[in-house]
Formats: sequence, structure tokens, C-alpha cells
Amino acid sequence: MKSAFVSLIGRPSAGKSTLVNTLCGRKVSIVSPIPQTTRNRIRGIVNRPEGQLVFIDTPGYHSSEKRINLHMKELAENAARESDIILYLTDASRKPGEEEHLLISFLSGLDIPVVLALNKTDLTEDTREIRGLLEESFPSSEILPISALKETGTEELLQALFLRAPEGEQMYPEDFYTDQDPEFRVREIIREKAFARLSQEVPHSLYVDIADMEVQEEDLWIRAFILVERESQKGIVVGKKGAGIREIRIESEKELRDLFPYHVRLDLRVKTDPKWRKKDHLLKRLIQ
Ligand SMILES: Nc1nc2c(ncn2[C@@H]2O[C@H](COP(=O)(O)OP(=O)(O)OP(=O)(O)O)[C@@H](O)[C@H]2O)c(=O)[nH]1
Ligand SMILES: [Mg+2]
Repeated sequence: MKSAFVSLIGRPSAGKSTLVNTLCGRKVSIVSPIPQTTRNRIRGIVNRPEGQLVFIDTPGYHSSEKRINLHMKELAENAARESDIILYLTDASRKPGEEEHLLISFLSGLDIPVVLALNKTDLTEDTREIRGLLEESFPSSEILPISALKETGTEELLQALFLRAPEGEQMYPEDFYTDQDPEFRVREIIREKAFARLSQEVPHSLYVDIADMEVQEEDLWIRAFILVERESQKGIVVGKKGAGIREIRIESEKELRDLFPYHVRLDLRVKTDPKWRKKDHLLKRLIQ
């Protein structure tokens, strides 16, 4: 049996979380068009007759001196260092930028096999520039064209990963597809629904906290907060006559009801937590 930890590394919005979900055949990690959606290391487990691959989705690789970005970059780097195989995902629809060069220099310094996947090939035919850069940087690695969204090339990618995976015992029972605790999943689903209806700086300025979760017979009661940095952002999230927060609540409840075997009742409110992105103790708790 084969068994490996595979870290998924790539610039923000390359499609890492979409790919983890496609490979696992279900939603493991939240997705949005906003760069830097993923803030954590998220495990998604794939079981096949060949063995088990444990994927580690990571925050998009991005260089910035902001404290939160430094935490996220370190998290991605540590996930890469601790994995058996690195799956480096690039976005074929964008010109390779500074992030690509930074990543290539980081990955070149590690002694871990790198598998290269070129994502979003449904959007473009011309992949010469990014291919050229990858061929030059990783001369012995094959480049696999895929579309995580349209689910093309992903079986071939799995086969390529199993080929490089070492022999070993499975690390999780076969019916596991992730190891996230329920509270974390709730926070992430609410964050995804909030990201879907907000723009510019507001998504980056929010996090979600759970006050309590309690089962009462058929119901799962969840009391949660969306925390933003400023009063003005609170108004944006709440929306006209509360329409914004209501929509986030309803969308979250829909998905949570599919996830938990209870009738989920969500009490969702908005609060401010000024300068939370500068609080190291909070960042340590939120970004891990
Ligand atoms: N057309 C197309 N869009 C894709 C594909 N894969 C992902 N996307 C879209 O790209 C956007 C970003 O996807 P994510 O999966 O959140 O990207 P990510 O790399 O996890 O982003 P971060 O967590 O911010 O680093 C979303 O709008 C996805 O729907 C693809 O193969 N084709
Ligand atoms: Mg992501």
C-alpha cells in the first residue's frame, strides 16, 4: 500500500482548495474568487485501492510584511517541509508573477519531490510562458495540465502522485475524508458565505468565532460572530435592514444542514475587534 502526505502549494487563487475538493470528491476546504481565502492547513484524504493520500491545502503563497501574511506564509512553508510530496499548482490563465519566482526559489531549496500541475486549462490554450518557467526550474518533473473546476486531468494527477508515494500504512481510517473539528468547519463555512457577498478589503478584515454549539434533541444551536476591524465594515456586513447578514446566515445554514445530522439553527451577529490582524496571540489561534 502507498501512503503519503501531499502538500498543495501555489499562489493565491491558483485553485488549490478547489482541487482538494475535486480530488476528495466532496467539500473539504472553502473556495472563493478572493485571493487568500484559505488561512489554515486543511487536510483532505483520498482513499484508493493503491493506498491513501493525505492532501494538505495551504494559504496562497504571497509575500507581504503584514503580520497575518507572514503567519500564513510560514504555515504554507512548514506544510511543504513536512510533506512527502509537494504538489505545486500554477494558474495557466495568469502570467507568472513575483509569487511564482519566490515559490520556485523556496521549493528548489528543499529536498522533496515536486509534482507540477497547471490549473485552469479550461480558460486558456496558450500556456507557453508558465510551462517554459516550470521546465527551466524543474527539469526532471513532468507538467500535468488540469482543470480543478471542470475535473479534467485530475485522475492522471492522482496516478502521478501515487507513483511517487512511498510504501506505508494508511494514516487515517478509510471513511475519513478530513480531520477538521466541527467548530472549525462551521467557522469556515460562515466565512465562505461572507466572502461570497463582500468585496475589497472587507473579506480580509473579518474572521468568524463561535460562542457556543449545543445539541438539543433534533436541533444543533450555533451562536457565532463575524468580527470585523471597523464600525463602518460592520454596517457593510449587516447590510440594509439586516439583509446582508441574513443572507450569510441562510446560506450557511443550508450548507451546515447537509453537513450535520441535525436541524441547524444559526444565531449570527457582527462585532468589531479592532486591529485583530495585529494580535499575535489571536493569529496563532486562527491561523494554524
Ligand atoms: N475556470 C476555472 N476556475 C477555477 C479553477 N480552479 C479554481 N478556479 C476558481 O478560482 C478561484 C480561486 O479558487 P480557490 O480554490 O479558492 O483558490 P486557492 O488557490 O485555494 O486560493 P487561496 O486559498 O486564496 O490561496 C475560484 O473562483 C475558483 O472557482 C479551474 O480549473 N478553472
Ligand atoms: Mg484556498
